[in-house]
Amino acid sequence: MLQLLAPDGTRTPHEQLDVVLEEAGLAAPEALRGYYRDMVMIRAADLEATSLQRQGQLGLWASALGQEAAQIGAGHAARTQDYLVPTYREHGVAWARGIEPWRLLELFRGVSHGGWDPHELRTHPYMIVLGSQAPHAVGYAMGLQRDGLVGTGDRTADTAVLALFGDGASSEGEVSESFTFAASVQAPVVFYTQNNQWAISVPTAVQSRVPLAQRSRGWGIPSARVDGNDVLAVLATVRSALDTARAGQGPVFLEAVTYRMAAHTTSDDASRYRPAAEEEEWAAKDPILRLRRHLEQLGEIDEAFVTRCDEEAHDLAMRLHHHIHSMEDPDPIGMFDGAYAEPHPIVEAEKQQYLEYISQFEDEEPTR
Ligand SMILES: Cc1ncc(C[n+]2csc(CCOP(=O)(O)OP(=O)(O)O)c2C)c(N)n1
Repeated sequence: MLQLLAPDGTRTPHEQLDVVLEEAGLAAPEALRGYYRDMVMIRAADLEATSLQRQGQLGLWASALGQEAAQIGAGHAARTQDYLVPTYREHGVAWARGIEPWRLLELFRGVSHGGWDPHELRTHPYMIVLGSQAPHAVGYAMGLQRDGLVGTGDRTADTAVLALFGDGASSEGEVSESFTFAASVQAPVVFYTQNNQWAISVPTAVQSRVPLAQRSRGWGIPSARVDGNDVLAVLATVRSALDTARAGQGPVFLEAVTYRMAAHTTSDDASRYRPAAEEEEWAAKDPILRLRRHLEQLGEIDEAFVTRCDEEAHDLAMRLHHHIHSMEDPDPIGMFDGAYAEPHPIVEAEKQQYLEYISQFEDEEPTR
């Protein structure tokens, strides 16, 4: 398993991955402090979202606690033009792509038609259908090939797609079918599974007799296993895989080994199926603590910085807390506007039909 930071923060050199990090200044102290702040911020937003669900302000919340390094690392590994296709638990990835956390809360409150503009943020809306990220990503990647945006050598134009899904989703037929298409056409796609050890109550060991990363090899898709609680290893591994895909050298499959520290969602009670000793074992590998220890070893972090991050994180949580009450219901017509990038006659006809339909209720008082 690829690892650059041991749980105690010690840095292990790695010939290829260090080149990837050094070339782009991704392991410079300022950058490391940035990832630390990112992880602290998104964890605070996540904890606040769980509280808001408990207070009845969200219908549901799927926490990404413990997966911050796997997500912040992957999110920052992508170039601006790359297209990301996330699941429903990708809060750190969303943060790294510049999606405001309140937009995630809107989804879980049920007052959004889908979140954000995928073209503007180069990040697909969250999708709950397990495994669907893989065929969507491959289809998009095949489109990139047809648009001549792969393997040209132009660093600002060449584009890759990052498909994100869980260990449970990796057992879905859609993922296997996507491997087939991606391998056949050498699509510029990186399949990235966060193995957080559990698919609700089913452990990964029951899903697969071999490490997940090995699964793509029968398709001729190269793969690697990376320590998902090590932000630097994730960053370098995902960046290197995306570089391969962008250069036209075909797909890559990555397994990030991490842990879902919270329950599956706020509707779940993990203590019914998960041993407490396992949770404690993984708490010792906490990705935020790991990076902090590394920064301490480098002498590149001080108490003032840690306090400032904690204060900013607290402010973010408070802003989310206040903002949730002012979230308005979306305009029902908005869902038609977000269906296609360009106007479409069938959607336009359906929109007109729906406008006529809802106009009959205009005089009625809304009921809740
Ligand atoms: C096609 C499909 N089947 C079943 C479900 C119900 N479901 C939602 S989440 C989940 C477990 C997913 O586990 P995993 O892929 O490991 O991702 P994680 O939730 O751990 O991030 C299941 C079975 C679904 N959303 N979609």
